[in-house]
Amino acid sequence: MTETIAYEVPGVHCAHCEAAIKQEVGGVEGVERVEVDLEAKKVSVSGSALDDGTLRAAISEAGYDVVS
Ligand SMILES: [Cu+2]
Repeated sequence: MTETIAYEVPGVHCAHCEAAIKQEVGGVEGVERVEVDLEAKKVSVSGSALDDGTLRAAISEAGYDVVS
């Protein structure tokens, strides 16, 4: 079953940020799609059996703070 989790990531501001997050989060198990909204500063992750903690860690690993 596919689910989507959205995170607020204020540090994203350009295509480079977007690519870094997509690469890091895209490598997490179960992730099928990563969308980065540069205007809304939001990262939406879709996939199955997603682990919230692992996704947060992946965004941090890419170099960005998750505020919610
Ligand atoms: Cu950037």
